[in-house]
Amino acid sequence: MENGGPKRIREAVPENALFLGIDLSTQSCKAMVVDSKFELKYSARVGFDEDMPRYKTKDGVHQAPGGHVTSPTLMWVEALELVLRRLKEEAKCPMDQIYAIAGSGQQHGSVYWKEGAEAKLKALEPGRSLVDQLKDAFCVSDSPIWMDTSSTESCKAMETRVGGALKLSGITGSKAYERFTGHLYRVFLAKPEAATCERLGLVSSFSASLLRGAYVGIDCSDGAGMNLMDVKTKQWDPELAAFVAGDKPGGAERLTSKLLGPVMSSWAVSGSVSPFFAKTFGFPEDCRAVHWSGDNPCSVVGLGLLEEGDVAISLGTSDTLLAVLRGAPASPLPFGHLFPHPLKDGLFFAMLCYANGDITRRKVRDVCAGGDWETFSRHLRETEPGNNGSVAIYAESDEITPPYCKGAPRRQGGTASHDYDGEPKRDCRAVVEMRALAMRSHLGRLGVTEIATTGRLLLTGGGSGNAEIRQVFADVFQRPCAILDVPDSAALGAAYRAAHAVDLDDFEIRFAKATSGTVKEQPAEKTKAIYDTALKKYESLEETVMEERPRGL
Ligand code: XUL
Repeated sequence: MENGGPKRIREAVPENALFLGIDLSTQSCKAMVVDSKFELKYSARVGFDEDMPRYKTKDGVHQAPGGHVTSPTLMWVEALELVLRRLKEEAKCPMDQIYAIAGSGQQHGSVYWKEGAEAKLKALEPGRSLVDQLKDAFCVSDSPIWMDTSSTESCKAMETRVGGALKLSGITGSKAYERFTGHLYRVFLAKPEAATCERLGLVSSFSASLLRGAYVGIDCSDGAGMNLMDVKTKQWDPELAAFVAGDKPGGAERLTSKLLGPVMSSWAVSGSVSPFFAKTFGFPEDCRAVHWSGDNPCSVVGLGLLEEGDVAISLGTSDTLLAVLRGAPASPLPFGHLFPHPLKDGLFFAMLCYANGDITRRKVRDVCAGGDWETFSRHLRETEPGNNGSVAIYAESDEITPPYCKGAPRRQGGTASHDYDGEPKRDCRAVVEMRALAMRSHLGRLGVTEIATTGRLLLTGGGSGNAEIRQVFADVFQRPCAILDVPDSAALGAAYRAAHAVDLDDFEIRFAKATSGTVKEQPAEKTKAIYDTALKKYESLEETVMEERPRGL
């Protein structure tokens, strides 16, 4: 069955066309404009705490007891208006050249439009502020967002309902997570004010609706972050919809047809921007409004991940891996998330998050390299790939992928003692190899079994600045390792999506050029066999740690 929304349209895009990507994230709203060569031309930013203090947010959110974390919906409305004003007036962007707009919203955040809201969207008057015109448009003034952890009960009940966590992962692409929007909606739908709800949205579809001046549906890529959509068919799952609607008679039907509407193709144009936006900001009247998507899907595009096997690894506070897959994996994911690719129908991407990133590497650096990154790097240079047969797991924090508890270093092979045992050089290498081997192993379990040398391997984040760390990743993955400096990959990815949706000529060539990054390290061929062996050792060690220190999730 077709997803909702028109197909991509074919037209001649003028060479002077500009493409706008907007990222409405947790702490800020950013606008980035690229030209048809995908060079960044204009940008603007609004920080929620500093630019809109009247909403009294800290880091863009309000925290309340019981794990409730929300952001004021009207703050987002105001931010969108302000960022466009700054783009026009301060960055002096020629708004009449903006040919298409797409956006990125923090994933999972929820919006609750009240009866009559769409009529207000359709009748927005230039000359009056958006906030003034939409102040009564929402049933809930504070939108629960991705940091909310209040819906544990719903998560457990949903997994039980479908026959277990793995079953749910097989349907939706993820096990139950508190932040996933189906759970946030379920809590709302049990309240009396739900009776006055006209439409439910994500941050992405809500922002797209503002720009379009009418309701725009949720796109399939962001929609996979809700525990509500069948990730393979890209349709709402009726059983999960009934559950989210509280099993009320007719609830599933009301939820899917009226409150959510059909799932949209991420890569499609929804129509033109509303007359309000065209008149207020000077966009062309037919400026194309492309479906918005989530920040992680948009980052996949911003990082240039367009082909099966492409991998981007961010080494930061936590480590994250994004990898493009052809089709959904044969068996459900025991960890991580699966999303439809936001630009190419038929492709998917997996997202894996690792809690033991920088903090754990820093701990090893402090214990084994005197707190000095240069010494840490020297230790890597002075040890052999494969660490003479020793692999180890370090966990300063409880791990997510896979879920095991924190604990002392655990080693296998070499002199297999545990904890830090007086071989500092070995520990420095091992903490880096641990992450690269874990990622390669987990990718294998998701179906990226062949280490395809043609797929990209991109490193981003703080750790990617270290040449010795990059060399380990190049060797473990047997791919050249590139870096790409894109601090705002979600906003940029949205701008690229806008150009793609209107079929900019030679999109793929322009895109490949803009996102190629700089290849830094080549894999040493002689390390292939070494890391094939190390991988097996790592997998056996991970199994042991899972048995010894399971987190029981
Ligand atoms: C992803 C997640 C966050 C949000 C906010 O599942 O919760 O990355 O998208 O950035």
